[in-house]
Amino acid sequence: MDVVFRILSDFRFRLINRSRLWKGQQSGTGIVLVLIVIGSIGFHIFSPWWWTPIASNWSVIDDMISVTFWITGFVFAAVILFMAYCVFGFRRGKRRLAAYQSENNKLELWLTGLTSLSAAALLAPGLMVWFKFVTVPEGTDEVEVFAQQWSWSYRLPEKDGKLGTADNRLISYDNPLGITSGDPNGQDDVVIKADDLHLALGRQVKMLLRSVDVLHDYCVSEFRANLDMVSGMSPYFWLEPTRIGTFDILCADLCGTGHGALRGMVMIDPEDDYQTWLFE
Ligand SMILES: [Cu+2]
Repeated sequence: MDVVFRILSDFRFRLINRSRLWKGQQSGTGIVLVLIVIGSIGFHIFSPWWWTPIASNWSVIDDMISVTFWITGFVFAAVILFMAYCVFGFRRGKRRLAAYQSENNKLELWLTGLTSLSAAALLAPGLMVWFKFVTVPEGTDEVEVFAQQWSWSYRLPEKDGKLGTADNRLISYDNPLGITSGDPNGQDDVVIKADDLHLALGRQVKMLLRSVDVLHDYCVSEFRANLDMVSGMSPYFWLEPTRIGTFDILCADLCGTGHGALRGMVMIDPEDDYQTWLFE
């Protein structure tokens, strides 16, 4: 078998040798590869495209993105530079043949180990952050977000701090959000049929997400938080607004022809302004 590969390699070498390759072609390719690495790192450092200033407690999500950049960036640079080294270091020379190696257990063990370690380093911190993201602290306010083709609605508890239940099977012409009418917790709930929502600065809030029709995704970039809204399920996360301002709410799942129009605003108000809005 080895002999066959040697003959094939030799044949390939002769073919390459006879072709009219520009002599500096391989060196040129090596230089281009190195420039790609330098350009990519420079673009990452000096690019004006960066995340918007954060407005919630989830700065740890920014840290996760940075970790992902570091790990994937390191692997990207290592692979491309290794390629450049191979292209340049083993460029066409006087009767240079590639050595055929059927397998190399030691090398495969190293590569499998390093790949597994990198994948774990990428995933494990994210899972820990995810656990915090969905572990709602005691005494957190609740806000229910309803998504439909193509508008947002909200429900907030007023005095008792508790929301009534909702069920998509109850959706009808008179009850478009499927709110359970007999629920004692729901009697004083405020339903807001508008795309805009107000939240109080520094007050932790659990965002309970419901879709009354297809898949949607409630996304506010400044919160570093978004989650799929699946019809019939009640996914949630929590956050604490940390900055007064007005931020865009986007739908981050293609939900039909009006997907681009499924937008809204979330206003972070000082406590007094928030109370005024809630009770007006
Ligand atoms: Cu959408």
